[in-house]
Amino acid sequence: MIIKTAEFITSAARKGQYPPEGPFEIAFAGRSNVGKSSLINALLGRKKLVKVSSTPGKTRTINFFNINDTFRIVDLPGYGYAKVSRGESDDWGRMMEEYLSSREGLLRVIQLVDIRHAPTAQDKQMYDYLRYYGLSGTVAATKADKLSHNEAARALKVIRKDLELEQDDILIPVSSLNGQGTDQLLAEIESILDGGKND
Ligand SMILES: Nc1nc2c(ncn2[C@@H]2O[C@H](COP(=O)(O)OP(=O)(O)O)[C@@H](O)[C@H]2O)c(=O)[nH]1
Ligand SMILES: [Mg+2]
Repeated sequence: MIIKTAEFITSAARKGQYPPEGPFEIAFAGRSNVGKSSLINALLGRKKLVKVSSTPGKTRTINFFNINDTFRIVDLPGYGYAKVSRGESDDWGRMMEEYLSSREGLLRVIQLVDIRHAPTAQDKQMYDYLRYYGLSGTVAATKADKLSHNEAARALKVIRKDLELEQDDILIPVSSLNGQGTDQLLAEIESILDGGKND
């Protein structure tokens, strides 16, 4: 897929602030600091479309991007940042639930996990949640540049096992630093969009 245009649409903390339904959406979820913003920028070939945060845990909204005037990429708020208050994590849960449970155009949520660490309890919960809503099936293991080929192969096995991925769930090692896996992930996004809403 060729990214011709990518532009920020809006930030939303609740449903009334979402852009109107219409184009299909592909969202990205993951622990705060997993490399989500960097990966979205790398995929779209835009260095600064999504802010790479120097303050982890800062993105507390759902951010929508218009791609090629044909679909949307959605940056979901990160989880697992230790310093957020109870009230803030309640907000996070409510925000995610509201979006994931009712968004008509949402086709898939790409789950990000850090390739260097076994999935956390929250990563597993997140993926279970996506499975429950029929939004699972694609996982990207970020920061692949940090591991050797052999280390990466071992790590991918652990991720597959811990998240209980099915045979045809796709797990792609990616790096926004050297571009590894980004073409494959874009191709996967294209195929998800081609499949459309078939259930
Ligand atoms: N080595 C390496 N570092 C990365 C990669 N992606 C992100 N980072 C770093 O990880 C930190 C968090 O990145 P960011 O994209 O803001 O993560 P987010 O909180 O998930 O949006 C930043 O310091 C990035 O420079 C990657 O592919 N490789
Ligand atoms: Mg971010």
